[in-house]
Amino acid sequence: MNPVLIDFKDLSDYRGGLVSLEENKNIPFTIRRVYYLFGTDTDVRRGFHAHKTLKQVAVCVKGACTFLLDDGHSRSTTRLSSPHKGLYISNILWREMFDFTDDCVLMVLASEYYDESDYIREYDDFIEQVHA
Ligand code: T46
Repeated sequence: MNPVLIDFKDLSDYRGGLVSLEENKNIPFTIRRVYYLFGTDTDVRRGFHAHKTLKQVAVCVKGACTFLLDDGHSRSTTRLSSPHKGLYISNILWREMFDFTDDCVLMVLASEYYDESDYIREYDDFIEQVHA
């Protein structure tokens, strides 16, 4: 599968960097939640789930980490290491995140409020959903 990367306009000037994210503009949905992951050890792998309806954009605002995305047919890995790029993660995509740098701050913009019942946490259930 081909990962979808969104290029954010660079508004930096001589004073420093600046990126602006706007719902339904450069973020392709209404933003209902923002969360960020930080302090994840390099040997930790997280994620291991898909979402039934949730859409997200992940941005490594500092440091780097790698995303594995799986649509049930094929997989891709993407190294996120720039605050100018967002990885679009649609629903019904299995994700795993790993190889976090010590300084990694991974910000995620989400289309819905947190809802545990939206998670598919077993890979076999995910494959069942793909073929439903
Ligand atoms: C995703 C990847 C990229 C909340 O209570 N509210 C929240 O908004 C979130 C994101 C999590 N939680 C709770 C649920 C768990 O008890 O925090 C705990 C850790 O969450 P989880 O194990 O799902 O974290 P990750 O890093 O495996 O996955 C997260 C998101 O949950 C998920 O939606 O796509 O980051």
